[in-house]
Amino acid sequence: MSTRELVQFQYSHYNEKARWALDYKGLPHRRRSLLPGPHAIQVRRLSGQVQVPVLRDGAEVVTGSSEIVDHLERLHPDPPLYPADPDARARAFAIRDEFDSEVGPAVRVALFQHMLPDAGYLARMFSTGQTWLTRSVYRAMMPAVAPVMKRSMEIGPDNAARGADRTRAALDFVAERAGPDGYLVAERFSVADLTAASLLMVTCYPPGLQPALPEPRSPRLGSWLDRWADHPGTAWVREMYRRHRGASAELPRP
Ligand SMILES: N[C@@H](CCC(=O)N[C@@H](CS)C(=O)NCC(=O)O)C(=O)O
Repeated sequence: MSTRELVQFQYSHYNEKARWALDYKGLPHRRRSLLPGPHAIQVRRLSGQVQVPVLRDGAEVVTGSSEIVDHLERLHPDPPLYPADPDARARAFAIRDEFDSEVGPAVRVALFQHMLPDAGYLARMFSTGQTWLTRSVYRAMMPAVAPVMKRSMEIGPDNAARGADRTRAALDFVAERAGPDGYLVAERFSVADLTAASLLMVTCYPPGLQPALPEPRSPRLGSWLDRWADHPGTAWVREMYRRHRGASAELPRP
């Protein structure tokens, strides 16, 4: 019986990175999906801070997507996400760190600036998998949640324009940097590809995403996706998903 539990938001890109690492390594785990906003109390109680993903692995509590990947890599090195060669590993870590610190926040600000006016669809995304009652209450709470999101992520037109530029530069980077085999470092899938593809997945929500987006998709989400659809960087993200996203190792609910 697994005591691994990922405490997460459903559609967040940092959370997707942790889910993908667990799935890639075939590690059975449960997922506890929280609602952005009310999540803070539970996450603080568990980890002493408010951000997800957080992994509970037996007695250990690991906070942060890269820390979770690192923890899994240490305990379950096969299949590896870290290149064996020290130079390749250093290059993979440099890409991971830049995506973690710059690209992840930039993509998110651009996305939410575009999507916040569509509170109904955002509420449906965030509350996927919850009971009908919870979804209805959460939809009613969205007008209160949105300003908190704006403040905490510094969402606004200027920041969003900078975020969109950084997103485009990151898509340019993966399209140009991927070698003939498709990978960013050392001719095989590594933490660099995992991080870049996860953090850019919101530009194309590729097939294979778990869970799938609520249907029908809203026109606003459609126009966000249209903005990036023809970029070769989103083709790279979809290809990484096709090759490596694989089956989920999530355990069914008891
Ligand atoms: N560096 C962290 C970033 C995690 C992060 O930004 N999580 C967001 C969701 S994408 C979050 O929990 N936001 C809620 C909050 O800050 O209260 C990681 O890699 O896990």
